[in-house]
Amino acid sequence: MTGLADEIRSGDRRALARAITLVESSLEDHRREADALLANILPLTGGSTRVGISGTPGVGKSTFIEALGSLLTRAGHRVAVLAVDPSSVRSGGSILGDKTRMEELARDRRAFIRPSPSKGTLGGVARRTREAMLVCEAAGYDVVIVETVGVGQSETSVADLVDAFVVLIAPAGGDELQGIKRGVMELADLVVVNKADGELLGTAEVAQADYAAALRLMRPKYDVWTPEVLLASSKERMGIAEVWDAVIRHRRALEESGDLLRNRERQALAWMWSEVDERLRGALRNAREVSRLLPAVEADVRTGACTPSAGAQRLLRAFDPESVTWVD
Ligand SMILES: Nc1nc2c(ncn2[C@@H]2O[C@H](COP(=O)(O)OP(=O)(O)O)[C@@H](O)[C@H]2O)c(=O)[nH]1
Ligand SMILES: [Mg+2]
Repeated sequence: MTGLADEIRSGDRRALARAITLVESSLEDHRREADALLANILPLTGGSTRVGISGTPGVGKSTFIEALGSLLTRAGHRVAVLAVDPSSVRSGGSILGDKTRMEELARDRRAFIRPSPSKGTLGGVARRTREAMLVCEAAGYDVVIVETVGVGQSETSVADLVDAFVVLIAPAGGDELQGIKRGVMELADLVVVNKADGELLGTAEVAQADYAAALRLMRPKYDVWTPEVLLASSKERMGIAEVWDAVIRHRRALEESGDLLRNRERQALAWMWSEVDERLRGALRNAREVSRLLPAVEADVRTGACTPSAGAQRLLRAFDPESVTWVD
């Protein structure tokens, strides 16, 4: 794996793409190689500004990332764009399949765009994205942007990947305001009212005030940072630099207070446990005794012949961890 690690380090884009394919693979051999690669590059990771961009489909995430990414590469940054899209797991599609929205960035030598892995559970997809992020950092990308759709628990997973979590919203107030899940707002370090242009500008300003008021009622994530609500137009490329400025101020505040480090430590532990959960669950399901028992237990739980908790007990009792070869 040293060869591939060297190629990644030297900025070889194809090596980077190959490495990400490797970390995304669930084949046992690949998993082993991926773990070796990650161990090898670990000292080179952690140096990027990690930004999550979330929002409902159509709110303008891809267009925004195109505008922000282009601004950053022009300023000399190297920008990696990754995606976590749980819907692609079902549809086989991908939110970054719409690379057309990122035409400029897709051609940009200082940018690297990678669509969401389309196989696995949300936990699995997010975990692989975390590893892809580490690979990008080793390749010298100093800004990593993770795009996610507001579906299921994907925001929570992405918030656990990044330093700054940005929620994009549409320029509408009232009912629309209620539509944004409270949990998502609680994760936000920055809220950006996008499409603040043309006829929508007035509505966007009202929405900005509404969201600022709503945020004031929530318990802040950090003592040193109050979430800001900003206006932007990706189409007219207005307000984009201000968003980046806020990301940088957020980062400085968290660095100084020690929250950045604490956050990353907490995230690393959360990922370790999610890894344990996933692998343990996979091993349990694949264990011979358990899979033999499974149809009967599931039938009993379905019909109410046994309680879900008693069903879980039966499966766990049948599980022999000694029979598992743990991939390491
Ligand atoms: N007026 C206006 N339209 C925008 C803006 N940003 C995106 N759009 C449009 O909104 C639609 C959805 O954009 P897209 O970036 O694909 O949204 P995503 O699904 O959140 O990634 C497209 O038709 C864009 O042209 C903006 O700043 N202003
Ligand atoms: Mg998109």
